[in-house]
Amino acid sequence: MARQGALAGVLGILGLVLSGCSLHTDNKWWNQTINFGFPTGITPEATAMREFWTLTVIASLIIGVIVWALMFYPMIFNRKKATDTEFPRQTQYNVPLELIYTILPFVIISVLFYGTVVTLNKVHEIRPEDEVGVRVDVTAYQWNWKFGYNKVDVAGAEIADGTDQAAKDEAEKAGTRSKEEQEAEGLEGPAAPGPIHGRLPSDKSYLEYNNMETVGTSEEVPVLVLPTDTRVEFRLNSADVIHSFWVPEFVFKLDAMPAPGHNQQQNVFQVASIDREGAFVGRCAEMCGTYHAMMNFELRSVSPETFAKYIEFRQANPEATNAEALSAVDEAPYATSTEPFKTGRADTRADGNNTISNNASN
Ligand SMILES: [Cu+2]
Repeated sequence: MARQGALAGVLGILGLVLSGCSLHTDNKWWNQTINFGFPTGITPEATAMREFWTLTVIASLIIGVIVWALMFYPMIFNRKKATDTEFPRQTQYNVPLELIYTILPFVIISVLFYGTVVTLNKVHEIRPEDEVGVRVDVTAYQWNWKFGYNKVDVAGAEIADGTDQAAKDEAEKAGTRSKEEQEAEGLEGPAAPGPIHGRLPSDKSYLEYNNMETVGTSEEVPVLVLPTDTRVEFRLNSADVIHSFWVPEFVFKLDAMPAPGHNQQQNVFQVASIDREGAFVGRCAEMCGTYHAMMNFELRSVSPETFAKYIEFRQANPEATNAEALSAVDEAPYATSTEPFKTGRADTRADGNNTISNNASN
């Protein structure tokens, strides 16, 4: 009776502790009960990582139990007795046994490696253009974010090519010195090339510019609106130093680097879908200078229908603010997951730190 009572007690406590870890909203029982501390994600990629984590921990526990049994059994039951006068039977050089414990770890490693590769491939998967519902250009800069809609094909709303060609041409021009400018400085001869691959340090032509952009300011956290149930592609760039785009609920982050092409960086990632509506905080996850900690944004995921209305409103009202567009579709106009920091940083930057060109110096 005592043993059964103890067993029931242990099982009860285990059940409580394990279910206490659960924060899950999807309906698979193993996700609702055993995530072993892995955070809850809102994308299929995050779910895949968590499932692999759960399987890994369970496999480790099974191996752990076997190893503990092999350790503690002889410690307890094979102790030297007073009547023992000789060594017990020695069993080293047992070839079948040695083969088993050589091969078994390889099998375990192979299984874990296979699972890692499969999960990693899913997380890093880039599907072709026509499967992407929304492409967002993310530009990180000291110390805020700019989001541009490069492509939208969701619930009737459409942006086929959101590139702001005029801004791109402008950036292209700013990166080179014309003959006239050189002559104005009193220099002769053909226009001298800039020091960085022939371009000037002021060259920002590698950045993406879009007709529909959301830019954060010191007073306003930028809200990136995205639809649920849609494949989204993120293209990351930095206008100055290295930053990192991190939405904790994606359980994923990727560095935003200046000139990713020249730096051989894969600056694109996709999520197969965002599975839940809501407001999720986003952060810069790469120490990027004085106000790094204030580099927050908000991911606002809404239904595809609401998203389509939001895009159509912004197309029809190009002068309207993002807050006005959010209000127009009955969404909270400002970030709800985080708020602007009171830093007085506007004092340190005369222009208020809300345009990229003014913050691009490094
Ligand atoms: Cu940063």
